[in-house]
Formats: sequence, structure tokens, C-alpha cells
Amino acid sequence: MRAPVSAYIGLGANLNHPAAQLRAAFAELAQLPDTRVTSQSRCYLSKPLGPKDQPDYLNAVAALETRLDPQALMRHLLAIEARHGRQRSPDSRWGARSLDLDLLVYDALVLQTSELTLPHPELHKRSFVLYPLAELAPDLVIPGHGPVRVLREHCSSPAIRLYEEGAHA
Ligand code: ROI
Repeated sequence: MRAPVSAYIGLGANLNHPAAQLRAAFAELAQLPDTRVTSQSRCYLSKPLGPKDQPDYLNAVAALETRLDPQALMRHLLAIEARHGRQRSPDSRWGARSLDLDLLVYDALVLQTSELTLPHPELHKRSFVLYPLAELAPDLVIPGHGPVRVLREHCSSPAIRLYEEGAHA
């Protein structure tokens, strides 16, 4: 069996009770085979990147230790999204969603296939990934881009703040 590696998953939701979506998604990640959730970030409220005529997003990051290969892990993420009613289509690429799970980083792997690009091609620019990721792994080096802590310092958009449980989202 292959040795476990660390992987980071970005979670996002802006429909159908986003806080409940993220809570359920963390629980489902913990049920994945050959995988352990080693830590989870706090939740952040962020302005939508893309079309503005959609609700604000709730975002978070989970750190995993997994023996799944990246393709198998990705298939499990898509299955969790599908259970949350997520429809992936070219039309909905920039639209509101009940749950989005992005495989951000898998070990130090750099990969580009039709199904999967690693590290996630936009993560180094996105505040809603870098803030929660920096809570868990500030010194993680994103291949080709540098340490998360530095990327977060240089990243200010979209606007983001910590989500307070009980506040409306
Ligand atoms: N914007 C924010 N703030 N958070 C997201 O998770 C998110 N996800 C997306 C797009 C539509 C790009 N915008 C987002 O897929």
C-alpha cells in the first residue's frame, strides 16, 4: 500500500445554508477510505469572485492525510459534491453553488491533465483559499509560487472576513 501523503481541500458554498453544507462536507471527508482529516480551518465569509449577482460565499480548508491517489481522491470529492446537489457544467462555472470541493495541493505533485491540475491553478491568487490554508499550513510551499504565508500577505481580493457562527450566512 502506498505511504500516506498530505493533501489540502478547499471548501466553498453560497447556497442552501452554506454553514450546514460545510459542516456536512467536513464530516463526509472524515469518512473517506484510507484518509484522515488532520485539521480543519475556521470558516470565512467572502465576496464572490466572478459574477456579483450571487450570495457571499463561505469558505474553509481541510488538511488530509491520504493513501488515495489524486485521481481517486478527486472522484470522491466529485461524489460528495453530487450528493450536495452540485451540478458541474460549463454554464455554472462562475455561478452560485451548494458545495464546491477543490483539490488544492497533493503532496508536492505538479500535474496537468484534462481532469486535474495540481496545484490548483488559481489558488495562489485567491484570498478565500489562502486565508484558511494559512491557518493550517503557513509554511507550505506551493510549487511554482512560494510559501502560503507570503502569498496570503500579497493577496487582498476578494474581500474576506472570519465567519462568526450564529451570524447570518
Ligand atoms: N468566490 C468566492 N468568494 N468563494 C468561492 O469559493 C468561489 N468559488 C467559485 C467562484 C465562482 C470562482 N467564486 C468564488 O467557483
